[in-house]
Amino acid sequence: MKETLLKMLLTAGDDFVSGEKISQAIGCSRTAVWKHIEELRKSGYEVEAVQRKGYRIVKRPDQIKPHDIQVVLETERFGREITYLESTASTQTVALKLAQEGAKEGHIVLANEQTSGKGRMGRGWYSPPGSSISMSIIFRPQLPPQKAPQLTLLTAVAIVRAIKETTGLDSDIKWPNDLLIDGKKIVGILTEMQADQDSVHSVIQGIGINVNHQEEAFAEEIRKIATSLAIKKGEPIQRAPLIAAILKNIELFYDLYLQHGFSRIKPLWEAHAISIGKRIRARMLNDVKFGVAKGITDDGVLLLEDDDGKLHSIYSADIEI
Ligand code: BT5
Repeated sequence: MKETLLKMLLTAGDDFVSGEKISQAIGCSRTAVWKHIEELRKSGYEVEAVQRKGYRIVKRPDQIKPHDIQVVLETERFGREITYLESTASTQTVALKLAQEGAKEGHIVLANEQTSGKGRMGRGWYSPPGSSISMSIIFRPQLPPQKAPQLTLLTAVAIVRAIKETTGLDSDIKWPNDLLIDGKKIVGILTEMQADQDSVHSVIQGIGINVNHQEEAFAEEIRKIATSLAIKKGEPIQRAPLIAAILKNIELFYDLYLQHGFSRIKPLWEAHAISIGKRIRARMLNDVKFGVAKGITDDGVLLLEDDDGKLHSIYSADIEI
């Protein structure tokens, strides 16, 4: 009931929805509608009530509990099952356990805070309470393991689209897993795969987004390389609609990918990639290579041409432009 009411008010935007319309839609009395509105107010929504006009939401709380997402969600599979945690060490660990217990594709884990967020190669990811998006998504693609990195690129494109749709901001992709605005990191993606030699069992994809962080929230060393959507937009950003938009775009691109392969995603990725055609330094675990980033292969591998004209395939690295 609360969900129908919330959906009606949210889709009406700035328009009022009459008490009569609500009572008909929910099938309850006008007094019961009033009680539901009071409940909404208690959970942080600011609802304006005007006689003979009805109700409208003036301000919604920036909460990301399952029902906050589900009232604005437009997908069929992704985000239909949500495990929400107020605080956890890492959503990746929780999602991996759920996947091992048989959770379905599209199941997501969301946390309002991570106390030990994971980056790649044993690094950390800073996700303070209230202002971040920390989300892990379970995929179960029927793919050979070497194709799994394509999912990182697919998700990067989906997030670029979702950020543009919900905030109007343009972001760039830095191969393989960073989204930047004006050269500073706004999103990190961590793709972890469970597979045997021939096939993938599940892929847990972690997405970390700096949404409402203020400059001073970042530690000194991260401040130089990181920013947030709110800093760039100059106003607070609602997380729930952004999460819903990300899931919608992921489902859209994932279905396109499963039907037609990576060839449909690659040009979209290239359109937003900043490193291609530029001189870069690729830092790998035990090696560093300099050269020009020539592009990506159909498997999502980065091709780097060194100063002797030799082409190298880079599977995993940190890129400096
Ligand atoms: C990443 O690693 O960029 C992947 C981050 C994935 C985080 C998500 S949150 C949900 C899910 N659960 C998890 O536990 N993890 C995933 P990498 O490319 O290795 O970047 C890590 C580096 O970025 C760190 O060494 C810092 O220098 C920097 N960093 C840490 N926190 C940051 C932040 N909030 N914003 C920008 N940069 C950050």
